[in-house]
Amino acid sequence: MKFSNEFLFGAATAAYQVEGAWDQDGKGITNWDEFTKIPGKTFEGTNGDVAVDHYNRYKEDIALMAEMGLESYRFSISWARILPNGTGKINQKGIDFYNKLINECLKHGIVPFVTLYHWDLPLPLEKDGSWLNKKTVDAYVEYAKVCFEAFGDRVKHFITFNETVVFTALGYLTGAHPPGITNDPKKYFQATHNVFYAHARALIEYKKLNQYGEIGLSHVFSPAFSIDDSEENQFAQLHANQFNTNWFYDPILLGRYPEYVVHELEKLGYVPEWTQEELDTIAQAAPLNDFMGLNYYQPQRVEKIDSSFQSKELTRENSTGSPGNPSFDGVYRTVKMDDKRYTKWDWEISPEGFVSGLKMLKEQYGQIKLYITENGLGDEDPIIEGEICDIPRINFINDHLVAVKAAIDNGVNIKGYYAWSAIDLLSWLNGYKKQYGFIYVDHQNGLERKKKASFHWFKDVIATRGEN
Ligand code: BGP
Repeated sequence: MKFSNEFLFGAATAAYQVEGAWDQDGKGITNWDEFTKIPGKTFEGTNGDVAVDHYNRYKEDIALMAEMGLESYRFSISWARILPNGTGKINQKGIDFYNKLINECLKHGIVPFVTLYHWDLPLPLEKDGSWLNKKTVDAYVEYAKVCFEAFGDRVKHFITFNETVVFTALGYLTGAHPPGITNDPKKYFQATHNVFYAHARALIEYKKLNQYGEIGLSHVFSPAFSIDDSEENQFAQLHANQFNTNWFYDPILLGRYPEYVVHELEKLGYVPEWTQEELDTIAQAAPLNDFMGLNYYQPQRVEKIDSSFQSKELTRENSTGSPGNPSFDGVYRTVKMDDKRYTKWDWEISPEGFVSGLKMLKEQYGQIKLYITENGLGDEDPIIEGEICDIPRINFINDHLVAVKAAIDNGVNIKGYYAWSAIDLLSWLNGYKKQYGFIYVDHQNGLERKKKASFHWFKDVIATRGEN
């Protein structure tokens, strides 16, 4: 495989997972600062108070990324550093921090790719109804404008939201994310609509500023495949893709909700409360999307179920990604298959699913501009004679890069690839045990950074454009 010189090789992180410094320099408290303090909510009580202290060690981290040859760094801004109460008074020290981070990237020739919302919501907004309250939409637009005005002269790639489905589904269906509500599809669909509306308004504001950069949104990309050719399981595939892909992609790319899902929601009584003005805004904003970000970890294997199906009890460990759980409407469930490969956390390893899914996406939406904004392997990396030998990660990323190249050769318009993650960080549900980084962080030894085998390998991939 050989990638063009324009293709961006990057890696990603998110503020809550790396920064730490949870109350430093005037930062406000967020939903996650609070949620992780509730007993039993996180893995062994881990939280992001210190995380890997990227806030104080960003120079060292960016220098390592530069040494790796990283061409772009995707990170998120913590809303509560900029607007500690979510709205109103700006915290200049928060602006200063991100200016320093952005300038440090630019100094090393690294393109900053900035996510505005990677799940950490200022606590006053969380308490006032979170994403169910339309005031949160107004506050988000205010926050987005502050960021465009402060950083848009140097940041030319903005992502409005990271993975709408995750923070809404885990917030209102499984309860694994704040606000920790379980089994409430009505709220789940309302929150998704409010986020699409916020995204649309932010896009319109961004374009008014004429900053000549790109803006888009990053979605989970988890295409559903039927476990066999039977009619009922084929139906399960269609249904799952309508709910998990089309419901999220259509409003962004086509400016309207998929009729099939709206019809199903009407039957169930879960149609969100929306106004014509909101729907018009979503339609108006659709052509303003410059790209779509895809976060791919695994596909879903689905089978049809009937009402007698007993769901697996949802726990923190199995509520994301793991097979066995029914859809919220009890139509299908995800299945672990004997002939597939899985990670220690039961996430399927499937570069083939990536290629097939990208083909499906192109058939439905045409040649939209895409960035793979996350892809990576969560593992417990072995340390052998002091070296971090993360060979499975090298194989995983290599196989997925081959898949990306195959998709490009098939006409899919992919402009960059961001490994998750640049550096080891806090996993939302698995603490520090599940590692993803090219850079190891030694929690027993003052958070010392060490280069993993994958660091050297990725450096070589970038230097040779993947040819070796
Ligand atoms: C994505 C999130 C990331 C990251 C990743 C790995 O959904 O955008 O923030 O957490 O998943 O997830 P996990 O840490 O649960 O394995």
